[in-house]
Amino acid sequence: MSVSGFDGLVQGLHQLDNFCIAAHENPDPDSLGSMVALYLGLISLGKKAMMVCGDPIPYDFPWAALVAVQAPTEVGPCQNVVVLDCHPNRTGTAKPLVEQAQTVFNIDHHVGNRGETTYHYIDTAEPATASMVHRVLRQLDVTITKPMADALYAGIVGDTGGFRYGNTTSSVLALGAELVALGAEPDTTSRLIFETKSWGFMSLLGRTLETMERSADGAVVWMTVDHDAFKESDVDPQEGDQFIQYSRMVSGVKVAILFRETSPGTIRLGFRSHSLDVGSLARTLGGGGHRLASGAKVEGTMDQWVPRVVAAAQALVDSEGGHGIGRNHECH
Ligand SMILES: [Mn+2]
Repeated sequence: MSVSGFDGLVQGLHQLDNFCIAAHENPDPDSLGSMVALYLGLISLGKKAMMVCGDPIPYDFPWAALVAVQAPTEVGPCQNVVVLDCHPNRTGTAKPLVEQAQTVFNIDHHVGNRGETTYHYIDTAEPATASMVHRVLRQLDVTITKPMADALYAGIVGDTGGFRYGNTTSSVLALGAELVALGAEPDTTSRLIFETKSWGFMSLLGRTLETMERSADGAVVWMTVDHDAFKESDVDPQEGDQFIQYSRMVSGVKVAILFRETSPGTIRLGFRSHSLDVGSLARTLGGGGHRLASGAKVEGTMDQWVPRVVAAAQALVDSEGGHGIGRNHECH
């Protein structure tokens, strides 16, 4: 049986009991906040629920400390699993729990999730999974408490970049206002998500900024972080993906690139743009992603890959910018 859409999923949550709620691997504020809010909501309805996440939680949210998130390996088989903010394939070590479950619910807003579980509510137009969970909780007649409001607020702040990205719609701003009225704390939330970094992270950021280079026309800006730098600073290479925002800040940039050697000989490429289709650029390198934010993984050295990838980015700038020599003369 497969039931798609909001109404079917709400009905399933209403009828069943004993839920195991799973966030995605390397949890971000949206998956974490969605998980905690749904957990608290189901508990408030007298249902049994627990939360699992395959990776440690990298944020020190006070509301997250109020509830226990378990490692998937610690829990036995779950009858009903709810997967939040990802396709079930991205649940990491919780994946066996999903595969063994009788009923799987999926709430997600990621492009490419076609909704293959028993109950699925997928909407790629939603700014965050947290805004979808909020809708589900309302429909279940859950009274939104302060910890739920905090958790949902963190989710939407995380996925809208603090209400700065293009997905910052009037309805998500209205939801933010509603959650603050219910007790969510904007200052604490933003500080914990965006402004709390380890000493190692800040020193590695300094080193990484020193590597910044740009093309002659200033349209391509890139930085590199090699594996030794991650090790010496004691920074998780995963966390280092945030550095790309600094390449994107440079005035005149059209393609921002970050090269991260996440393990010896493996380089992760991150691409960002304000206007050009860097998703297609990533796909030519075996990767994928969105139009303005994408990535790929390649094997080799920085010396091999940096010139090649920068040239490909420059070609994208030249073709889409209309300055390609002899190439655009037929365009009017
Ligand atoms: Mn999300």
